[in-house]
Amino acid sequence: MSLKSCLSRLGLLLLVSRAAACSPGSAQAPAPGSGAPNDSGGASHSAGGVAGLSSSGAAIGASAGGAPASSGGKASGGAAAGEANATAGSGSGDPVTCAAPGSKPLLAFPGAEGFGAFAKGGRGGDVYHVTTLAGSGAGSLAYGIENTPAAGRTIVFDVSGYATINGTLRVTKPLLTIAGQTAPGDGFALKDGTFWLSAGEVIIRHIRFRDGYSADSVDMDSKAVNFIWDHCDMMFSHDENMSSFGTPPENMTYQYSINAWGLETHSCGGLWDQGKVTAHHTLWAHNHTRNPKARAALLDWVNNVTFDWDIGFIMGDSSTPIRWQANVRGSSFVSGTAKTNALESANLDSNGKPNFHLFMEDCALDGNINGVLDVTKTDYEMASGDYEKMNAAFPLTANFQEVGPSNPVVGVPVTQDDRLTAYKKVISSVGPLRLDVQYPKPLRDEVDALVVSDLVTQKHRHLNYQQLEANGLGNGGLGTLSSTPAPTDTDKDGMPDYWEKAVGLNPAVDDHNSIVPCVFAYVPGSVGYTSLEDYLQWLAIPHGVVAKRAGAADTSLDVDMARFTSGLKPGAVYTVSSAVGGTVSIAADGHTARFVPDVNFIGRAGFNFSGTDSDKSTIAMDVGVLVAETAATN
Ligand SMILES: [Ca+2]
Ligand SMILES: [Ca+2]
Ligand SMILES: [Ca+2]
Ligand SMILES: [Ca+2]
Repeated sequence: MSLKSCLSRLGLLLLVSRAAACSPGSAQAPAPGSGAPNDSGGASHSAGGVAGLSSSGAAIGASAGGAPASSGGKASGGAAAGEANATAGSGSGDPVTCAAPGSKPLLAFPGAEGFGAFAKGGRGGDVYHVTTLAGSGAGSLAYGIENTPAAGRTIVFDVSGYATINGTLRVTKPLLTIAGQTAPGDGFALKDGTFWLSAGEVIIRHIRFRDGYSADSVDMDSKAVNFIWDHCDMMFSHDENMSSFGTPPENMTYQYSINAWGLETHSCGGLWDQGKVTAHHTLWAHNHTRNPKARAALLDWVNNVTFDWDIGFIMGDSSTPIRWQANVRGSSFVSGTAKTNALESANLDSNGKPNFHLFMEDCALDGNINGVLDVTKTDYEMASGDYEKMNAAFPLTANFQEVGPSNPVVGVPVTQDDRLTAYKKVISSVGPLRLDVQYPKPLRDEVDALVVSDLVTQKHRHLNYQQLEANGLGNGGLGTLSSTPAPTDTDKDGMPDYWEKAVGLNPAVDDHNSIVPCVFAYVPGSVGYTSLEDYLQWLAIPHGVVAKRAGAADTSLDVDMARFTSGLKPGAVYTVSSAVGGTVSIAADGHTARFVPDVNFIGRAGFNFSGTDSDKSTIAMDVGVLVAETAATN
């Protein structure tokens, strides 16, 4: 039976035991590469269901990340993604159901959405370890980027801290994944230069781009095609934080990221000369202007928060005849000084026709600086200038015409949250995060914590270079990013020994490109994701390691769900479900989930949780639990 029917039969809400009536009990996951059609461990939720921080609030285990395993990559409707994939059990548990290899286009990672969702990254290529914060030379990020082989590369980090660019670090070779979520400790950042993306099929996650010195923090050009930024931040530029000027990139996604504090006096979010581009669940804060300057064939702007601008979202601002288009949906504009407009500078062209074509829905301006989030204008009321108002959203196809057999959707449409829920997801999850549930420091570093705190308290705080240094964060205003020792990775294949031993890989042999079989995993099994991608995805959702429970020995992992849902109002009610490899319950405090592994189980485990506050905003997330012989990771 499906997990849902199993749960409803048992009538359990706060305690879910897959070892009881719904599964055959514990067993070690089959060795990857075995081709086993079903997980003998009886994993009870869809292999595609783990999407973590990018998941929609619609249903646990049924978020956008489930799309590749069940719907061919289109944004799926709510529960369909997870439940359609869970076949009826035989009475001995719910098997993992996997699509056939090669039958579905692969997302960059579960939770990737928008025009850049299918970026290939370094899948199938080699692995490079960043071992130094130096700006060049063996072991540096720059060296790894510059020497990416033709088959592609995944870059992992053995060190945290600020690396110095000293000029421009240019990405010219395609098929690259930069996996910032691997950085041990506080996280990885670049400073003192421009990171220039001039290659396609690139995935970049959990990296800070904090120029602090020269011109733009990030630039992109027309050689950048099919690429995605996830949980990054771009800050402290002297020109734009993130720009493409003159030569437009194509098929970009910018998601769960922060664009903030372009330094005064120029202080710009970005010039966005773009082809098809998606920005969703991002925060643009404390920029004087260009939030962004939108000049795109189509900008799909969904569930974003713009905060504390002087000049807001610029609609092209040109009288040279051209056609720019944007959907602006489910987004909040919270001013830091009193405002009556948030979108502006749309011009008629020299023939008297509008250059900018705008569709808006479910957007609000809070322009009254009363310190409380409220609504002073909605949708087109906050847009000024000469633009064409559209009656319907532009379709996300190559030519922006109606979707049909010969006119398919490009990328993955964003699963749109209601505006208030999106605002809370932004507060909870934007920027590079520390997702180890046992990490002893806050979820965000000092800089990202400050910008999110400013949004919550609606504090106007524009900075110039001197003020940056005086913001009280130390390290010239950049804050400190400390490293911890990297976990031992004997064969240097990007997956540490503790992980490989627990999931049945070989810690002495490079097997990072082995295909995840049809098992419960953090990426959908069997369809072509690699073992390395599975490990990287586990790192990109709330995760932890717990020791095997042998006999009477009691082990457990506590997860503070409130840590990952700080945007919800106090008093949010949490539920847990879909435990794999153990049981999960909620402590008396109401926000701590306790996972107890099944006796003798080793391998990939996890559960889902969801929090709902008094506004009926719901944030759902998946937690990855690795059950290993010991909890040690070194
Ligand atoms: Ca620039
Ligand atoms: Ca207000
Ligand atoms: Ca390894
Ligand atoms: Ca290995």
